[in-house]
Amino acid sequence: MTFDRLWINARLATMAPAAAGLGEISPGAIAARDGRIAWVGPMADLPATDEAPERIDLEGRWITPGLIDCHTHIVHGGDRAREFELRLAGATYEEIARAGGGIASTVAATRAASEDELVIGALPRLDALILEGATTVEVKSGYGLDAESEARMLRAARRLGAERPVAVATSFLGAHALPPEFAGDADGYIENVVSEQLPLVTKAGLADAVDAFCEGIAFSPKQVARVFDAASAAGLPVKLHAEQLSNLGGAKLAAAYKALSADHIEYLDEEGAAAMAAAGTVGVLLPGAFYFLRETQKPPIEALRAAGVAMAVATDCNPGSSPLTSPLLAMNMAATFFRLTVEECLLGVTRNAARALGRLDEIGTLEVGKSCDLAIWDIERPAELVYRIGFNPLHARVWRGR
Ligand code: DI6
Ligand code: FE
Repeated sequence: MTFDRLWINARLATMAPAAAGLGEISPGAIAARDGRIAWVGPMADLPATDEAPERIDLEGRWITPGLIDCHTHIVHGGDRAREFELRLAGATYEEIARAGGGIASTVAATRAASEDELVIGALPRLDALILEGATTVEVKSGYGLDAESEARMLRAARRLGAERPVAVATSFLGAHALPPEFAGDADGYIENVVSEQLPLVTKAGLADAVDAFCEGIAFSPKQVARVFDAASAAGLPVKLHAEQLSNLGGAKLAAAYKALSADHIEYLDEEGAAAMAAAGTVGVLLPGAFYFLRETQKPPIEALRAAGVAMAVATDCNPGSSPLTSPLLAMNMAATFFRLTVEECLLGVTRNAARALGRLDEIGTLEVGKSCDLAIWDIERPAELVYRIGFNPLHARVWRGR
């Protein structure tokens, strides 16, 4: 066999579905060729190699698949630190919004930003994710809310993947909020999303998926269905911000469109969970938003488990409801607030996050043929990745074999 690079004396959490639990192999080795995993298994079975590849002795360190943050809004203009201060002083989200703040202020700042400025603004957030072992990051639009601004956000997101050794998956989120010029005319805005924004971003190949926000303060299931019909016609998979603040049946709607994921889902009911399970729709848990908005309604984890819904965990990094750039802290919050097990948390940032992006064939587990994306950790037990708060034990990160 010919390998480019070989990591030996490691403890592997392969997260492979055939194995039980974390799919532990210890002591194990993993080999890369042409950026892909060419071999993975116990040290004792390591095959003889034709040439001498670069050998890296990990001295017992743990390897997991590179982490996948499957739900972020890291591309945007401005920040909302001032709004945070106002909220601490007693202002409500609604008061801030009525005074022209809130999501509208991020839309204004994003519209005013050039593509370069959007890239430069997002890089520190992306770097924070990378420093914790992220090798794939999803990035949404949704603060432009007109065709040119949405396309600019997605071009900036694509450029992030060229600026850094990381894979970027983009989601077009035109149906995120109602822009001021369409005040009182949500149907008219949805028409703009499907007839102007979506055609522009699909023609330019800027979107890997289409997302929407189904909520009382955002768009109705009927309006979301209109967006999903257009996405399906354009051949793009869909996902949905669903059941975050109330239960509108968004997850069930998403499942009817075979959505990759339904995200937030605090107010999900059993019917919604069953529909997601039947459709193979991943439930993406976003404990950062739950924490930052001081929510009390928790996602129905027992119902999700009982129905057999695959659960992912993501940062939801955005300036308004989850200014979080730590997948490790997201896991800790998922465990502490939602009582996910360590195994569920780790699956949530690897295999199930890959599914939520429709990329399970490529990433998410340590299996032969997949992209050689690895996170190498200075830990004794995988639980340490979930248990610590504000501590980063990443030893090294490998993306596409390097
Ligand atoms: N749900 C959220 O919590 C964020 N977007 C969404 O669909 C809020 C985004 C913001 O306030 O900027
Ligand atoms: Fe979000």
